[in-house]
Amino acid sequence: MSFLKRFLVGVCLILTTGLCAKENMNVLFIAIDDLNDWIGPMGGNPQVKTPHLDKFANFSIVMNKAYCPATVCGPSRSSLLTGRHCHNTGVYGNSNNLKKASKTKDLETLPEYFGNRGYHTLTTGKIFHKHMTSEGMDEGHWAFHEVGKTKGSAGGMLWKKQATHPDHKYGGSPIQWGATKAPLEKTKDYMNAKWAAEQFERDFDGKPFFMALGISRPHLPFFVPQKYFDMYPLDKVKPAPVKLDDYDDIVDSNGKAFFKGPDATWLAVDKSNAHTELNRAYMASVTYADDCLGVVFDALAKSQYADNTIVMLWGDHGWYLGEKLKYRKTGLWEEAARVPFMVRVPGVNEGVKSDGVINLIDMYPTLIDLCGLPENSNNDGRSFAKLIANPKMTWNTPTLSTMGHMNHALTDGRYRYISYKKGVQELYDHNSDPMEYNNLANNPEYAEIIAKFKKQLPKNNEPESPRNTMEKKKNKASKKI
Ligand SMILES: [Ca+2]
Ligand SMILES: [Ca+2]
Repeated sequence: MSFLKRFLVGVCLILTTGLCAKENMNVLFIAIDDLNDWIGPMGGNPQVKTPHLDKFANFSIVMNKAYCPATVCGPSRSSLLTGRHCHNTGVYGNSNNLKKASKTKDLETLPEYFGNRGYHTLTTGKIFHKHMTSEGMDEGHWAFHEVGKTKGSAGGMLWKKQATHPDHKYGGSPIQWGATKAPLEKTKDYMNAKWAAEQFERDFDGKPFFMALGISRPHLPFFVPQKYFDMYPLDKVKPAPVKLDDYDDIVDSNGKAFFKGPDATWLAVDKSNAHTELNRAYMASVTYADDCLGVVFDALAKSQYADNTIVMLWGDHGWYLGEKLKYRKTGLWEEAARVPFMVRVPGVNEGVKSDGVINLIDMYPTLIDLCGLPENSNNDGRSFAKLIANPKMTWNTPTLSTMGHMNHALTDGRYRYISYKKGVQELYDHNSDPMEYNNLANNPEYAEIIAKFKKQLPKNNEPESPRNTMEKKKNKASKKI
C-alpha cells in the first residue's frame, strides 16, 4: 500500500471514529496462553527480554490497562469469543464447554461472525479452550474455515530428568520446567508461527482474512530450548516480591482470616527453595514465545498485507510468580486480571501507549467496528475504537473480571474492588499500592468508593453450566488449571 493510501486510511479511521468501517481490512488475532505483564512494553518485570514485542510496540498501541473477563483459560476465552460475560453464561471454569451451555451454545462466536460476513477464517494453535466430547476433542475448530495442523514438539522430550519437579504438584498438575530436546525450529509454537507467517504469501480468493494464532508458552510446562534458560543466569534472577503477611488484612465480618495461608503450589515451591528457578523458567518461556512472535511480525511486515491488517495481540489472563502467595492463575488480584494487550491499526497512533481501561470482552465489538461489520447486539463488551483513535482520552468505566460463581473484581484503572460470594471484600488504590498489599475495604474513609463499585456488580449471576464429566477420564491436558 502506498504511503498516501496508508495515510488516508489512518486519517479516515481517526476522523470518523466509528472508525470508518474500513472494509476489507484483514485481522490477525494472536492469543498467548498464560502470558502476564512480564514483557517489555508492559513493564511488569524489566529483567525479561522480549525484543520482538518491544519492536512491535513501535507499530502498535500498547494498552496498559487491559483486563480479562475471567482469570482462568476456559471461561476467559469463552467470554471473549462469545462476547458474553461469565455471569451471563454460566461458563465459569475449564470444565464448562460453551457448546454445552444453554446460554452460549447458539451464539455466533467472533471467528464465525467474520466467517459468515465475507471473511476467510483460519487458525492454528489454541484459541478456544479444548474439551473432550463423545465425538472427540472439541478444539473450537468448527468456528473456522481452515485449520493449520503442524506437528512440532510440545516440549515433552526433555534433556535428562532435570525438568520434573514432582514436589510441586497441585490439583494433580505438576509444575515442570527444563530444556527441550527439540531445537527451536521443531517446537510446536515455532512451527505454528511459521505456518501463520506462510499464510501471508497466499491470497484468499479476493476475500479479507481473519487469522487466529494461539501461542502456548508461557503456559506450563516450561519446556523451551536451553538457550532461553541460558539468557537468565540463575544467580542474576530476582524473583517476584512476596509479602508473607499479605492475607492478614483480608477478613470476614467477624474479623476472621478469609485465606488460610499460601496456596499449595507456593508452599511446595517454597519448601524446595525453588522460587528463583521457577521465576527463571517463566522468563525463559516468555522469551521463547517472543521469538515465535517475531517470526510472524517479520513475515507480516514484509508481506502484501503489512498495511491492511489489524493485529490484536492478547494474553488470556495473567499469572502469579509468588506475589499474593500464589503461583499460576485464578484469584481476582491484578497479577491474574491484567493482561498484555497490543493493537495495531496501520497508520493509527503507532508507537503510542494508552491508560484506557479495556477488557478482552471488548475485542469482539471493537474488531467488527474497525472492519465495518454490523454491530452484534449479543455483545456485553463495548467497542474501544474511539480509544484507538484517541489513546489519551479518558476511558475508565469499571471493567469486570470473574472467578467462579459470584466472585467478581472491578477496576477503573485506579481502584480494584473485589467482592466474594461469601461477602468478603477488598479494595486497593493503585496510586499508592500497585502490589495490592493494603486492603482498604474495612476503612470507613472508602465507604463511598465501595458503594459506587457495589452498584456496578452484576445483578444476575447465572448458575454454573454443566461440567464436562469426560475430561477427567480422557483428557489429561484439561486438568491444567
Ligand atoms: Ca491460559
Ligand atoms: Ca494485604
